[in-house]
Amino acid sequence: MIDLRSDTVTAPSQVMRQAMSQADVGDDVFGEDPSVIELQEEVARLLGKEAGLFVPSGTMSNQIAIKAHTQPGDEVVCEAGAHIMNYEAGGPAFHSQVQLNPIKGRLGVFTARQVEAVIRPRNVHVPPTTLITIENTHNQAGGTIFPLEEIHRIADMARAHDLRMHLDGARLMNAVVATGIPADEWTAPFDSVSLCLSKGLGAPVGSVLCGNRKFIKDTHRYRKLFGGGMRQVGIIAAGALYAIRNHVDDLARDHQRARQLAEVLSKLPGIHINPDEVHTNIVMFGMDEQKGTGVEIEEQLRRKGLLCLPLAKQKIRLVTHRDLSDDDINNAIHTFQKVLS
Ligand code: TLP
Repeated sequence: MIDLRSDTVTAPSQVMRQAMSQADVGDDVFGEDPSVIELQEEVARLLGKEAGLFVPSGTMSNQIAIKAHTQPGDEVVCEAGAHIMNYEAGGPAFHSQVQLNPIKGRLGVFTARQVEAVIRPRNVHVPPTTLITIENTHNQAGGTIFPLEEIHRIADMARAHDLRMHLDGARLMNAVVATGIPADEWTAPFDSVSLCLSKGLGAPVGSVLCGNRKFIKDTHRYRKLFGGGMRQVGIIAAGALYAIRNHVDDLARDHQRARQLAEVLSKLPGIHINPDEVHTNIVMFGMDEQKGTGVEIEEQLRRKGLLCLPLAKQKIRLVTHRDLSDDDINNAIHTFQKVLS
């Protein structure tokens, strides 16, 4: 099977497994696991933040950040297609008792002007806006990159209104590799950043949430409260360390292959995709109703040995990743041409 459902399907390589098997470990709930400490410090340094916290998933990382930045009854601004709003099982309402105020962006990008229009005045009738979240790269919009200048404009606005800023940087390193802009420049305008190691970077498990020392101290308690305190988890952190040290540059190949798939799909009749809107490793395409629904096409592709993710009635997502070979990409192209022509 050629698996284009997600970059989360990547499995640890033999060398990564070796690094994991040799990891020094300790009890991380006591903060005593040397491999976890090393990973947290290294990722915090990379992202230009004072401290980091290793957590089991990107979802927990985002949800702990929301919890630490808000009070029940607050309002959190996000993009309408944001992962925290659509794919985290209602976490903001469940864990933090906040409401979301989604802004419809273009390709996942909203503007400072749009944010200003939704910030609530401070009076007893309305929920206080306290947090702005940005997703970069933006999953549902198709791995798109949020322009840094607009992030700065939004951050200036946030400071002027005393709001916090959180970055869902699950795939931030894809934006780093695609633009050449270093990670700490992308993250400087944010109070907190969540980075996933288990997606295109290829670690089996884990994300690191970063921020200042006081914020990370608070999040440490929330990780325990959410059930995410783990014991000799250095075994896993060692895989994440291997990934961040060795796999970042390889993301460029994923981007080039995504672009290649988009070019091919754009030439097929009744398929809708603009290859220029494929910035990184996610390819989102639409199809005419006569071609069938996303679910029907997914079924046809699966029968030919190709896995994809139908995301809406007439929409399918493909994600390129490090476990694909050149042959896989060529075979995928032939399968698309056969099934979709
Ligand atoms: N996204 C998954 C699915 O949940 C859709 C995927 O296959 O892309 N932020 C962003 C932007 C994400 O794309 C994801 C995972 C997460 C957070 C959550 O990460 P995990 O799966 O580790 O909880």
